[in-house]
Amino acid sequence: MKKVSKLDEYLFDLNGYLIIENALNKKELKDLNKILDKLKNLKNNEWAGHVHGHNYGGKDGLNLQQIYEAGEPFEKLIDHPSWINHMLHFVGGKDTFDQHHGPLFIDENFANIRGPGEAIGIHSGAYEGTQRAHYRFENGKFHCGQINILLALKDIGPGDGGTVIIPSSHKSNLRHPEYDKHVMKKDIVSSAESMTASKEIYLKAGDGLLFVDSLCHGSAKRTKKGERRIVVYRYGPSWGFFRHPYRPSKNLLKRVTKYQKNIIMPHEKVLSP
Ligand SMILES: O=C(O)CCC(=O)C(=O)O
Ligand SMILES: [Fe+2]
Repeated sequence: MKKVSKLDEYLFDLNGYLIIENALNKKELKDLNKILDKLKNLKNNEWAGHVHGHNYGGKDGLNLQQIYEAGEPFEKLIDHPSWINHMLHFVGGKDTFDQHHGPLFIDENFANIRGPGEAIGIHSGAYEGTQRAHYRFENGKFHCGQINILLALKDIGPGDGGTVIIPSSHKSNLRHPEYDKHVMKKDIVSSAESMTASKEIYLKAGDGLLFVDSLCHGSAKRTKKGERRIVVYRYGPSWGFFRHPYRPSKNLLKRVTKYQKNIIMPHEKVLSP
């Protein structure tokens, strides 16, 4: 299991994100991509088993929601050794009420496939003050509302439509003055690459971008042919709730380990009269 180093702590606090290189090995990448090869033609609002085709209404590509239902390679990502310690550490709450019902809670998980001309506009930023996405460090500990792992399943370089972040904006008090020009709008491809102080993140297939969701972020527009493939799992405290009206299937809850079950559906037994 990867440990959280002193440098990880320092850089995460400073910038609001970390890059975990080689978070996935070649075999894992191959298995995950093979599953996506089959799912990538799913249409918006169509189901493939318990995986749902979804889109925010703009040119932001296809989301495959509930991707942890797509088979063992995706189940493994729930508590993957390359980032689970980071999630436990940055969401925090050890020995407190925040871990009363389990170690963590995944409120959304999806793969995203994006083609030429597609992107996601800028969103988030500490100035919004949301509880769900907040960054907080107090009494020598991290207490973050939501930490994302965004995994590249193919290399993401210039022209591929990389994730764009505004480093340190998890502590910003003000909305970026160029925000409105880059925010997502219906029928317009909004992207974030030309914003002042932004940074486009390039990743090798298998690398993970870990960031607190209050970091202001979006993506660059894909200009190359082909597709960008990423997977995102979002972790928060055990008392959180699902972002979308999806729930893990009975079969998935039966298949996963007890530890994983606690992360995707806290409360081992529901009390009833
Ligand atoms: O598509 C991207 O690069 C950004 C995804 C995103 O906004 C998120 O994971 O919260
Ligand atoms: Fe986002």
